[in-house]
Amino acid sequence: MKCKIVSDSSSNLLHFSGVPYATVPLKIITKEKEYVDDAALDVSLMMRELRTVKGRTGTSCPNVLEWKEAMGDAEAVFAVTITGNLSGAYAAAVQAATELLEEYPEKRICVLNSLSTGPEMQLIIEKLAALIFAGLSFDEIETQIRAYMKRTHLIFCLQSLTNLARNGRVNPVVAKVAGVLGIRVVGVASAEGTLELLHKPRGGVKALDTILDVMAKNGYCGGAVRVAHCQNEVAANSLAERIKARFGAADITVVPTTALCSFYAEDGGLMVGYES
Ligand code: X90
Repeated sequence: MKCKIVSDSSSNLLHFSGVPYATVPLKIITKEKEYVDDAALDVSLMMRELRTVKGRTGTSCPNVLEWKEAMGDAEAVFAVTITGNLSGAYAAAVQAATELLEEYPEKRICVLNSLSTGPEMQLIIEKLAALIFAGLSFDEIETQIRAYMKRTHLIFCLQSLTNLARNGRVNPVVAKVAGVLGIRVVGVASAEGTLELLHKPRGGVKALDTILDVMAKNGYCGGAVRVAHCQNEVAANSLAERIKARFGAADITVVPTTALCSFYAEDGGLMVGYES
C-alpha cells in the first residue's frame, strides 16, 4: 500500500522528500489581502507588511475540500494537523476523511491531531516517513505513531502574544500582562493542545536556559530536537548549541517558520519540538 503524508502548513514543512507528501495551507487574512502559507509566499515581506496593517488580522484553516484534494490521490493517507483545540483544521481533515471513505471505502486514512503545531508536527511527520520507509503495514504505522506522539513535546518562547490574544488563542488577561510589560514568555503545548504559559524569563540568554530546564524536567535526555524560529536564526542556533553541549544531543535541526507560525509566534519567536 502506497502511503502519503499530508499535513497543514503549520508544520513549517512545505516540502518533504522520500515519501509522497503534501501540505494544505492555512491563510493569514487582512482587510486588503490574503497570504497563503505555501512555498510561493515571501514570509519576511508578509511580516513587514503586517506591521503597518490597520484593522483586524486573522487566520483561517484549510477547508474540507482542500484536505480532500490533498488526500484524494493516495491509497493510504496519514494526515497530521495542528491542535484541534485552537484551529478548525483537525475537524475539517476528519470530515474530509469521512467523505473520502464514503466514496472510496477501500482507502485507508488516519487523521492525527497533534495537540500541538510547528516542530512537534515535524517530528511526527519525520517519524511517519521512517515507518513508511521501513515498509510497515498501515495498522502497525498507526500503532507506532500514536505511541511516538506520547513522547513528543513542544516548548516555545515568544516576545509578543499580541496576535494570539487578538485572535482568542490565549487567555487575554495573561496575554495583556505579558504584552504590556514587553515580557518574553516561555510556555508549552498542554496535554489538551492549548497554550500553557510557564515562565517570564528576563533576558534572551535566561530564556534559552529556561527552555533547557523545562525540557530536562519533562524527560528530555538527548533525543531528536526540531527548532523553528521566526526571523531569529541567531537565537535558534545558539539554543541548538546549548542543547548539544548540555545533553550531548546530535539530531537537531533548525528551520524558519512559514506564514502561520510566523504570524502567531511573531518576530523573535522560537518553537522547539523534542522527544522524551
Ligand atoms: O485555524 C486557524 O485559523 C489557525 C489557528 C492557530 C492558532 C495557534 C497557532 C500557534 C502558533 C505559537 C506558539 C505555539 C503554541 C502551541 C499551542 C498548542 C505558534
